[in-house]
Amino acid sequence: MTEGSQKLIAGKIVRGETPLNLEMPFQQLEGFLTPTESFYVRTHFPIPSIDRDAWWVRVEGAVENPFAINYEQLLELQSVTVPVTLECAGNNRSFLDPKVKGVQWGLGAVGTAEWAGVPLSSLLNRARVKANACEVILEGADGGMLEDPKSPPGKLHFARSIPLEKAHADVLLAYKMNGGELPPQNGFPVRAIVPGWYAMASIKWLQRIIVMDEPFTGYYQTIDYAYWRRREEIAELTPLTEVQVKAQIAKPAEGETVPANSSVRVHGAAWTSDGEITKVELSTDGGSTWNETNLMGQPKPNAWRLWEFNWQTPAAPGNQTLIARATDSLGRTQPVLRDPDRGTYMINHLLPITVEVR
Ligand SMILES: Nc1nc2c(c(=O)[nH]1)N[C@H]1C(S)=C(S)[C@@H](COP(=O)(O)O)O[C@H]1N2
Ligand SMILES: [Mo]
Repeated sequence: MTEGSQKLIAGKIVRGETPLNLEMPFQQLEGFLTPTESFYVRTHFPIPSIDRDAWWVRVEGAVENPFAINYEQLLELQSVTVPVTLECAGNNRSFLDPKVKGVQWGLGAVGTAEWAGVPLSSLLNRARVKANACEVILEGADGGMLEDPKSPPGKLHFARSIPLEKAHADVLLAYKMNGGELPPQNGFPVRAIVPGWYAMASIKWLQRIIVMDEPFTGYYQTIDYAYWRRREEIAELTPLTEVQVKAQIAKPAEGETVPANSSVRVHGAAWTSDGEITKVELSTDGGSTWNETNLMGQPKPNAWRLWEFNWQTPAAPGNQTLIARATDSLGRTQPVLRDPDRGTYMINHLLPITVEVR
């Protein structure tokens, strides 16, 4: 099925088929929760088919009591349910100029779901983490060989680490998404949810939890999913972690036509990590003047906030440039220009869109 020149699978924009990468058409944003069938999909390898009844996750490494736990036993533990926004670190990449390598995501490599599962801290407590431990590696069951000459030879699993403090604070081992079982493409039977971090850390098809007494420097946090951080004016490769503050416009979409001399609802979502969104401003004149929009609902930590604005469109026909700009409670706002040190990731500079008033 195609919509214009865009190929769709199950209503999502196809950004790649092997591996499968699907994007939510962001103009379809409606409620606070993204329906599971609309949720974007990012994979690096074939989706592993896992028999829930044969699945175990092992907790090992720098622990006194290594153990394995199966699906049934995990479900017996105290669970929590939280809405968390996942954003791919490469979301918006197709707007970078000049073009860069990587999946050419538009606006829709982001979504919010309600995740239910067991706090990672429950398993870490049972394993009794050694005093010298500092990080936890989460490893997925998916893997394969990469063509990248900088990748290690042989088979590689998708894996990422998080500091022990973060692992204890709010990381979840989720087995439910929006009240239903996790779909295969979103990590069935169990995935990690790392609130506030770019979604590469939210490991799907979880199979091992390895406690480390030294920082992990695996492929997906050094060669890939890293950026250039400057210290003493020296660039050093640093793993991507926290989501950067951002607002996106869902409607009207780029290139849409809106009636002249009318009230048009402009709406979208905004998110950050750590703090909360305190302000979303909208410019309808290319950035000359800014209007404060209405933030909807209540703030929830590490989940997006929907916003809306009633735009009185000009009487004269012509093109207008809309720009949204979010600010959070830590005073952070979106940069006007792209920082090249961020490579192909962490894309949150202002993104003007053009609509036609007619
Ligand atoms: N095991 C595993 N976990 C993974 C990935 C993966 O390829 N394998 N992709 C990561 C990336 S880059 C993103 S953006 C999110 C996407 O989650 P979703 O497919 O549920 O939207 O999963 C993350 N977790
Ligand atoms: Mo991602």
